[in-house]
Amino acid sequence: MTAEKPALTLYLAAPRGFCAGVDRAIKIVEMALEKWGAPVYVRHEIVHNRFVVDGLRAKGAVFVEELSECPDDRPVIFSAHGVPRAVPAEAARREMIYVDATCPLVSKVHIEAERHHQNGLQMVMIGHAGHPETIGTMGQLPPGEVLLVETVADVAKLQVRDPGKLAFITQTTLSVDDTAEIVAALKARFPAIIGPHKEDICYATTNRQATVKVIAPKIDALLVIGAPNSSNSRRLVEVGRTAGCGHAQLVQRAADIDWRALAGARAVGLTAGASAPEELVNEVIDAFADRYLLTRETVETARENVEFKVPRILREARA
Ligand code: 0CM
Ligand code: SF4
Repeated sequence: MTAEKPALTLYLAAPRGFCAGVDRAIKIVEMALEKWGAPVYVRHEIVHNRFVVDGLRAKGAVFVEELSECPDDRPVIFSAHGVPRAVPAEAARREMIYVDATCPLVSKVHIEAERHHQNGLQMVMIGHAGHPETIGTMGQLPPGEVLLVETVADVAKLQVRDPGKLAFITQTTLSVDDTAEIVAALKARFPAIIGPHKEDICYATTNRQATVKVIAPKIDALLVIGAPNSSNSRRLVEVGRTAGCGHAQLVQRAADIDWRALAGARAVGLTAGASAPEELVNEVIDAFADRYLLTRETVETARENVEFKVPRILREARA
């Protein structure tokens, strides 16, 4: 006789997983492959998820880190995270076909930065050093025009040109709460600084974090499906920990789950970063159903109906 399975409630976050920018970026690669055939080059992972990248690679996409790795005569797509200005400029100089899959909500921040720069303001960007979005956004303006801060402590160290001529922008996938503290520190040190109403964190990041906070008091452990290089996914783990989840783990798929750490848990929360496919969520749910007598509860805190159009070049008739 097999031992009876223990009972467990799985709280499923809604919204979770793909956002409109990720949906659009993946669609852009698929449509480019249809329009121009393989190979189509993609500069950087189109979104930060190995399974998405592997799936597109199987269809003929070639992923590279730099434009210099692409031939002149094949189309190239820029990832959802955005690129410095020098990248499309170089593609144009080489007369390449290129399609920009930068999320429109990242492009919005690029435009903000440019507008402030035109008005003679120096920029402070709140973001993570080395993240492609931060590199892309800082690369919209000449060197030295955008100063990066990652923490409240960095604000105290800032050396600005003129404290009366400053504006701030942010990465779109930051922790809402940590960013609020950094913005408060900026405003305290530079009362004249101007910026967005709150920050530039996107709706998808905001909603996924808010849902984790609602689930946290109900659960013993939180699992976040996402990649180690996915900023928004990693922030969900941090939000879970800060909200009191004893165990919060980032997993790429079911095989990564630390079942021992879940021993004794009666309630587990499950969410997925904006770049994690729903198939992986289903794989994790199935793995729980194999081990537990499972009750599923969806915790919905928002409905998302955002959709972004693909660029015109892909809506035109086939080449
Ligand atoms: O910016 P982040 O690392 O969270 O990227 P991602 O590919 O995981 O998520 C979607 C986006 C953007 C921009
Ligand atoms: Fe756009 Fe936000 Fe999705 Fe990034 S996480 S692609 S900024 S909607």
